[in-house]
Amino acid sequence: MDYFLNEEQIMIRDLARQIAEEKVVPVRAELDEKEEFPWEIMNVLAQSDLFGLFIPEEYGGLGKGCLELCLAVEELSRACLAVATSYAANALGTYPLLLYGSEEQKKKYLPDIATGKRLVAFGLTEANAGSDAAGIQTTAKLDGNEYILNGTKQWITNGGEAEIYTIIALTDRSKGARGASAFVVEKGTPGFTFGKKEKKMGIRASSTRELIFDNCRIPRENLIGREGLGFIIAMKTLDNARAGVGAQGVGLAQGAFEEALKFARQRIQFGHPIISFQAVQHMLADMAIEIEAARALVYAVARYVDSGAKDFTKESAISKVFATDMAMRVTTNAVQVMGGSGYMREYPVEKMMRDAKILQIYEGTNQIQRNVIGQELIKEAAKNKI
Ligand code: COS
Repeated sequence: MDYFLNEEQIMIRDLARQIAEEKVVPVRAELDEKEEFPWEIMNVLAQSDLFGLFIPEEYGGLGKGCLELCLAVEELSRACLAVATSYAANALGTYPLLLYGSEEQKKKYLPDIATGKRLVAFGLTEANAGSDAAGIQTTAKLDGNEYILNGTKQWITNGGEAEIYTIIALTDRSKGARGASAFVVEKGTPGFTFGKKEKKMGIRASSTRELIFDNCRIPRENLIGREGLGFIIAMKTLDNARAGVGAQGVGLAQGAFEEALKFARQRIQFGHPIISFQAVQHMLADMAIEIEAARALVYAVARYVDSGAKDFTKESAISKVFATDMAMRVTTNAVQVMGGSGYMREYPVEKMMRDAKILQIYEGTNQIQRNVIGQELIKEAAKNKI
């Protein structure tokens, strides 16, 4: 379908597709097997300027928006979700600086992020604060001109590999969510170390690690925004990133669908290619319907974000839920169409199905997304006196 992308958007999509096909597809199984961070691919993405897509031109980026980022993420996800996750988590970690950073902070960090010289990670989650993001325990205590950070962040994507970390910590425990603040912390700061590297079901080439802060002193100017704004910064960051998670779902599902389609044309049973059987055709048709619907939604939401809309909490959550639940169904059915072959590591769909599961979990579970959408519906109904 023609989504009326402009020339630049088509160029970005095609560039990401080319990198995905030439550099990612040949190594994805090995990276998954070895659980190895895809540094070589990250370097190719950096050389191709793809890290600067969403960074304003004045800070060395290309000044594009959510839609362009979604196009790149979709193409990478079509080849390997672990690579796409490492790339997209970099944007997630950058949003606090982009949305709320001071001019000095932007000048200091964004140019290196735009060139891909330094990778970023976002640190919100803790052992007892996953869905309940306001339940974080990590503290940041002001001491003269420094904040002292103490606590442990868990399951942080790009943990250990990233150079720059945007961290949410409590500056005032007694205020709960309103006592949270956001900080930028650099790798190598004394008192900041990395804990265990997780072994995961899917996206195994991406890094998921603990961040440990033990009396870690950072300069006062590393506070992002102002004290007490941390929870809002985290929520706005997630609002901005969630269409991108939707794009991950669309790309991953597209990749699995193409594998299933190719297989169904080649696999002969009962004397015919299995695609000639209506049962298989209907499964493929359902995949095509769902992928196209999700893509249309994700692009529409991305365009809405780029339109300068102030509030897109509901729309981002809707795109994330719809596209990622879809990706779980489509990858599962791709395995089903391919039968025993689909279940074997020789084909990429078993990995795609394993990878898909995380999309329903990270950046807010799909149950939490439905809560968010529900809360927004209540607000809208009250406002419109329904
Ligand atoms: N944009 C702006 N402000 C927001 C917001 C948003 N999207 N969501 C919440 N807020 C504000 C609220 O308006 C409220 O402000 P006031 O204190 O001024 O009233 C404040 O933040 C607290 O909001 P709320 O009461 O809704 O917080 P809850 O503790 O009930 O939690 C959810 C809300 C569940 C939505 C939140 O905890 C969440 O998103 N959890 C999932 C976290 C997540 O995605 N984790 C993934 C790991 S990070 S990759």
